[in-house]
Amino acid sequence: MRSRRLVCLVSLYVLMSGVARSAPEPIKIGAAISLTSNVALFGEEQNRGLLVAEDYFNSKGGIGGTPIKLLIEDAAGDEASAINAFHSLMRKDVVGLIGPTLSQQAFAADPLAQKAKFPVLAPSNTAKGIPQIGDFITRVSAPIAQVAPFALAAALQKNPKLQTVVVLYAQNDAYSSSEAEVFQAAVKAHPALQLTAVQKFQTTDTDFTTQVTDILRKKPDAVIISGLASDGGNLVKQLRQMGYKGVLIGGNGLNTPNVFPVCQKYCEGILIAQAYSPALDAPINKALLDGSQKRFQKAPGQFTAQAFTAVQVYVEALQALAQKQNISQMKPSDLRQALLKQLRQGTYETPLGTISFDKDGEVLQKSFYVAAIRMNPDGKNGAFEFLK
Ligand code: 1QQ
Repeated sequence: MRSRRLVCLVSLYVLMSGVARSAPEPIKIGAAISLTSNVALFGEEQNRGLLVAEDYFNSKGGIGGTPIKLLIEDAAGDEASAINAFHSLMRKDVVGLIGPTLSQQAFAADPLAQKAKFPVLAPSNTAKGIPQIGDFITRVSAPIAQVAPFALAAALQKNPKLQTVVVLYAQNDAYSSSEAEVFQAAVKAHPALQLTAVQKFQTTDTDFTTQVTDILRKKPDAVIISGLASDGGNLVKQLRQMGYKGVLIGGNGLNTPNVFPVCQKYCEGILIAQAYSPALDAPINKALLDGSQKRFQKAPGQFTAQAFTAVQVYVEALQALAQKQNISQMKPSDLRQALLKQLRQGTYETPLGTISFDKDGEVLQKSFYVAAIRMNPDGKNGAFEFLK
């Protein structure tokens, strides 16, 4: 009886240690993105990219057999929420952070991660100065200075007679202000163009009568909008409703299908530069397209692709590190430091194309695109039509 009980205990032990060996503790990656507030128009797309990546890389064996686990926290739309989300994730001892959604939030939250020596991979911060926050800060989102001018060039190509331009931007948002500077400089640098006016608004504004009235008086050939999807989308709608017929160029803040319900049929024709093309012919892009379709029945947009890419960079850097040392034995702070170093050295075949990083942590990306919004006749849904 006694020996039988012993045999039982021993076999239970063997069984459990076997289970423990076949299911190692997952490696935790933290993501702080906007799941609530107006900024969730972007965060919702990012969330899909994160989840598709988690599924995909785990289906491929994770990090040498150890799965990854994404801890996703809501960074809402403001600085304080982003700070809280970063704090909460760092307490959970993640190997690195992804987020926050807005540059405006990153300037507030990233310094905390920098101080605590947690790597940050920004999936959507495009304002000038993000990687320069500190040496733990890296981004996969190309700087707006590099991306935005493509939209202006495309507008000129489509409308060679373009001359007068008005730039509008959300002055309380870091990305919007940064992008508006880039657009102004591009307009001024072009011999055929003339910057007629620069106007400001707030991301919290809902009534743009003042700005639109002034634009209707000035009659510019083109209007450029640097704002977020909610305010920027409403501005587009009010411009068209009050009779503006010229060319519309949108910034990165309008770069989401979630803007369609905001400006509805009036979104038609907005030109927006892109850091991702769904047409990229690469196996990893196919994985993203298939994964998005299967899990969400949706085609990925730029924010989804960039979030997927952030996870991919962490996964591949961890894999490379695991080739060299036993990462499960490392002290968490040492692992984070080594991970940062490793990820900065790598070259990655991503849905954004081949990317790597410069010494500051700025992404080096080769291809950019421009798309025009095409709305369906019902004005409810639409698509981004990529220009040749
Ligand atoms: C930034 C942006 C926004 C449009 C991301 C959603 O580019 O804040 O940097």
